[in-house]
Amino acid sequence: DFDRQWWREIIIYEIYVQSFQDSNGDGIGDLRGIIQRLDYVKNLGVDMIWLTPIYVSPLEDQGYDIANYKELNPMYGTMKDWEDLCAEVHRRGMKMMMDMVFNHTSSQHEWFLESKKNKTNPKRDWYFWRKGRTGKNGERLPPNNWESMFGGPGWKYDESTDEWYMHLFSPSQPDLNWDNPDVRNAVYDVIDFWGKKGTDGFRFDVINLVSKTPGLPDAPIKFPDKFEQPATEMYTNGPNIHKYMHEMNRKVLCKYSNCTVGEMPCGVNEYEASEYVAKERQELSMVFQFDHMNLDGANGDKWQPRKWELWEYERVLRVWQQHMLGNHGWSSLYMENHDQPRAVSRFGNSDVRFRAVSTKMLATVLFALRGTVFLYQGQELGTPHPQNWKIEDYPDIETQEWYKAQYKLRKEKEPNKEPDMKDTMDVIRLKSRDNARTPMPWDNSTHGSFTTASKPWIRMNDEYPEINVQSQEQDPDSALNYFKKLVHMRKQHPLMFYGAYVPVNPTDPKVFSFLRCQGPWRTLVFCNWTSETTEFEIPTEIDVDLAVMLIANYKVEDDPLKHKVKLQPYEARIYSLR
Ligand code: TEU
Ligand code: CA
Repeated sequence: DFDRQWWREIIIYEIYVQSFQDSNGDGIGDLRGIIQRLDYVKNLGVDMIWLTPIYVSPLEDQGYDIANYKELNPMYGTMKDWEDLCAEVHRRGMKMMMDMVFNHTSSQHEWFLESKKNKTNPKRDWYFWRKGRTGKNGERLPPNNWESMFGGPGWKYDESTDEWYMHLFSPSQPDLNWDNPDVRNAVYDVIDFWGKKGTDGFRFDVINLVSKTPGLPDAPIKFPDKFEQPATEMYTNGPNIHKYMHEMNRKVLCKYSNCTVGEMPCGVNEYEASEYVAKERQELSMVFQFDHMNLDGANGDKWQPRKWELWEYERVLRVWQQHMLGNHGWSSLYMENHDQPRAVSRFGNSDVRFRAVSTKMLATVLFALRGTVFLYQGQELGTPHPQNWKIEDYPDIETQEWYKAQYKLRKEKEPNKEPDMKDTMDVIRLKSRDNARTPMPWDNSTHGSFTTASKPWIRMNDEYPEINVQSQEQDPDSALNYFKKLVHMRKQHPLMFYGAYVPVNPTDPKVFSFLRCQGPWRTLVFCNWTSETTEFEIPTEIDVDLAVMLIANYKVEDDPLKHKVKLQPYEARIYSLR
């Protein structure tokens, strides 16, 4: 009942280009640098690399603000460098995925500069321009109350035409108006350009936000003490979204790739996701969902840390594992990316005693689920977040904006006091995107051989002298070598790709366990998600007589497997049952 597809059986590795490898000593990673490290990536067992945006950009949001879709930012290299990289990737039997940001452009993009000129410009309607409103005291107010995802109002006033433009992200990222067919055709033309050049897959940034509620009405008021309101329901999975995705697929994607992933923040449930990826709908092949990433934030706010329970995590995974199969589609699997910092610090345990084992435990879960595995550079090393950085060390716009807002709030309450920002910094050290954007540490020499510049563009992770590629390659027990074993294990057992997910003990507060089943084959996965030893009882209906261990993150003494298993802190194992 499953449909074999090459892109369902691969491992995709996200390269955050500016932090991977610098080849020319300017402190910024680049395309030539990636070429130098391709053997490392290939050796990990990776099948496809995903490059974060490398196009011309003022870098207000690290390249997710594109000023020219068909030219590269010279700091990353030339088009020739990209072609060489693409050829080198293909020569090694790997594939290339490009990141496409089409919900918005940079405010420096020629389309926007045109649009901004005057109200009659042919590109005026390529963005959302509206008249403002007047408040009770005659103050100028935006056209509606939508809040920006990076805080503050989602509109910016423009003097010269006395109108406002919409920006769901920063003011330097004006939203494109997909309801205008010229905009959509311009977008498809960009995809065509990169498809022709040999791109094998596409990642679409915040693609479920491109269809806005017609008329752009106010969002319901949740916080009466301020003007701007959370408004995700006004633009998430909007009324024309499937028309646009299907059109994009028919007009351009189908010519080049059936490996596409749509990033879908702000809420997409498993039913909505199916509508994007069900095969017969001809839209996308996978989505990035966020339910498992939202568990550690309260009220949908990533900046409000929340204690989560293991059963909640299991429930989220189970819902997606069980729904996205057969005709309903397919899941992407990930625990980290350039927005979602290190899993070991958020979902494992960054304490020196446990960081390696808990990194391996999380990886065991990731590689034992059904879906296409996405790894993020450095995940394979299990590096925890930096802990002693100051606010100046974080270049990320989202982090800076949130810090400023917190500072302002406190200053307003007590104008004569310098605010104490300690708790704000604690949250930043847990959730800032920069925690995962530190340069790849290749060895223990200066700046981990990431760059020969006196300073990399962002601070190195302080632990790079201990945690780096070279030291982990030499240590057979390292996280890196464990990841390699996992990749190998997964590729040896096709059941790992397509087998059904069956929960074993869904409410257990300590041990996470499930079966993968396909035809007569069964695989049992269990792991202790705590820092204490514990006992796990395998239900009697599961026959363990023929169990063969496939992988474990500790040396396992109790062979053969019995129904009662003693587990070390963060111990994880996978058994084949026949
Ligand atoms: O991310 C979309 C997104 O939802 C994030 O803004 C997310 O809310 C935030 O990072 C959580 O910390 C994409 C890109 O991956 C991100 O890097 C961009 O900043 C954003 O879109 C705007 O293009
Ligand atoms: Ca460089």
